[in-house]
Amino acid sequence: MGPIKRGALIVFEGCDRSGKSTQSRRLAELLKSRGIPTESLNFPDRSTDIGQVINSYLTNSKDLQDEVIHLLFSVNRWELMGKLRQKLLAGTTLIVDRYSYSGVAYSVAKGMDFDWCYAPERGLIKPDAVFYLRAVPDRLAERSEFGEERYEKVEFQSRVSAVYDRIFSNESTYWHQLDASVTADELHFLIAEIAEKLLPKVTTQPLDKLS
Ligand code: 2DT
Ligand code: MG
Repeated sequence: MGPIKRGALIVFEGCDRSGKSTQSRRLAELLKSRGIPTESLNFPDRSTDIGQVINSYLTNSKDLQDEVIHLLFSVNRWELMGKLRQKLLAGTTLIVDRYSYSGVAYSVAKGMDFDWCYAPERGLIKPDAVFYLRAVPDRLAERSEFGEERYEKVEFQSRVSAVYDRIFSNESTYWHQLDASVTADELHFLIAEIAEKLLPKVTTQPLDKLS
């Protein structure tokens, strides 16, 4: 018997309403149906003490300085890293809706410095794959519920989108950019194809860190 195969860390990124939740759910369902131990989670995790502060900020019931909310988003990932590492090493594949790149994209879109924003993310577990659902922000606004939370403004989302494009150009080795304007079925098909090739490869590799 070989060593226990670890799970994969698969992240979905993109603007609000780009289809991340639907696609992460469908990928998780597919992997589970193939007998692959899989769990889904999302950042921010609003259930922790810090997550509740983040939720108050996002729902506009609390104002915080840009630097403060940025670091809280990062701490919210750090506070869950031990648990995520344990699950991955035990063989569970994790499908994560938003990660460090959301942290960078949304804060840099406010005008904050890119390197400053990325610094607290260094050392977190590096995803094996990032599915970047790239959408044109004007089209996103037509989707339901857009505009209820802080950041859900077309103009702001186009700045977020520009930062994602910048990150993609640096991280293209494990980022998969997908056109979010195709149907949910088409998108799922493309994602499934990539994920199925990826899993057997990465699960024998050691976990890496964001650097
Ligand atoms: P949801 O719409 O996915 O619930 O996200 N955000 C998220 C940040 O600004 N920094 C982060 O580190 C993360 C993970 C993106 C809520 C909003 O929070 C933003 C949208
Ligand atoms: Mg949202």
